[in-house]
Amino acid sequence: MAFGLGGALGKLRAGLQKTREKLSQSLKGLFAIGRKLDQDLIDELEEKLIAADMGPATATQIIDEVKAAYKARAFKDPNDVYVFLKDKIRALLGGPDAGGDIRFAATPPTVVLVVGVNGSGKTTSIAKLASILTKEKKKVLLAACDTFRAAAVEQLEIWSQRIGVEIIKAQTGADPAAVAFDAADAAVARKVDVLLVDTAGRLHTKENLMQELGKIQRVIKKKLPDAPHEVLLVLDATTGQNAIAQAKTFREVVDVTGLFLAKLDGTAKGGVVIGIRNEVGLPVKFVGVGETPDDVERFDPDAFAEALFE
Ligand SMILES: Nc1nc2c(ncn2[C@@H]2O[C@H](COP(=O)(O)OP(=O)(O)OP(=O)(O)O)[C@@H](O)[C@H]2O)c(=O)[nH]1
Ligand SMILES: [Mg+2]
Repeated sequence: MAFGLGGALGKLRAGLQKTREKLSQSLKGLFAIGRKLDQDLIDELEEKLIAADMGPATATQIIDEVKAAYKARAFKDPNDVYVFLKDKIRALLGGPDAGGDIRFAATPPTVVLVVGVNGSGKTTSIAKLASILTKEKKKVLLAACDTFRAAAVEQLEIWSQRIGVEIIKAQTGADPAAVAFDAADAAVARKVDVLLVDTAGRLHTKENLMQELGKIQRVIKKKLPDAPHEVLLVLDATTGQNAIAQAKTFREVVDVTGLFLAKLDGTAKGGVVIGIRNEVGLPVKFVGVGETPDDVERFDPDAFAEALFE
């Protein structure tokens, strides 16, 4: 692998390539050799950050700190500003609940509810999680609670066969909450380690569909009071700023505990991770970097900041 970076970091680097190119293109003039540290540079940086995908609120917050440090004469040269920026972003992405693991139940089964808007990558991301967990020798069960879209059950079933895990399903049109209840039941009976619950895509603006998610969560709780232990919101990285709005609305109906950022490989908008973390406070746990079950990375704030600014 290039630069001797193999495995995990290699995939994250590759997934972030477009984002990195855009960022470095944008910051190139600022931190070029020979560039002076002056108010112009700070003003220009402000413009670039506002135009970046982290969102205006987060950009303003960061630039305010840069300005304060500049006024306090904390920088000797443009490189100091660069380092400050990188450290700031690293710190923003960190925090106690940051990092790429799911919250496991004290006693199995652990239930992971997966939610998100249409086509964000939920079902594929479930295949990725199933693949990771199976490799860790955990017994995984899938629940096909997308009974809404035709062929959704089959799609999950194909993944279950390929990965070699069992699935609980019903016919299209069945009550998704009933499937969730059956699956929770089966997870206990079959002594499963992790139950991954797939749900139908829903626009965060559609009130009744959003309420249905709340119902699924309540029904799972009836069977397992501590569950779901993790509610992962799958966001499509290519949607950029709208992802922040989605995260805010989904949180109103279910207790979202973390994010799965899918399709990072296809976008230059990876900077949105910073805004989501800062504005919504939810940790990114995994990133999707392709369409196969292996195209997944556990999110590591340090590695992300490193790969972004490399
Ligand atoms: N490049 C890339 N494509 C992805 C990634 N994750 C998912 N996809 C693709 O995105 C499309 C939608 O993925 P699904 O997993 O079906 O999305 P979903 O959220 O389950 O969709 P609905 O159930 O219809 O709401 C598929 O073509 C996937 O192959 C990713 O990380 N990278
Ligand atoms: Mg799906």
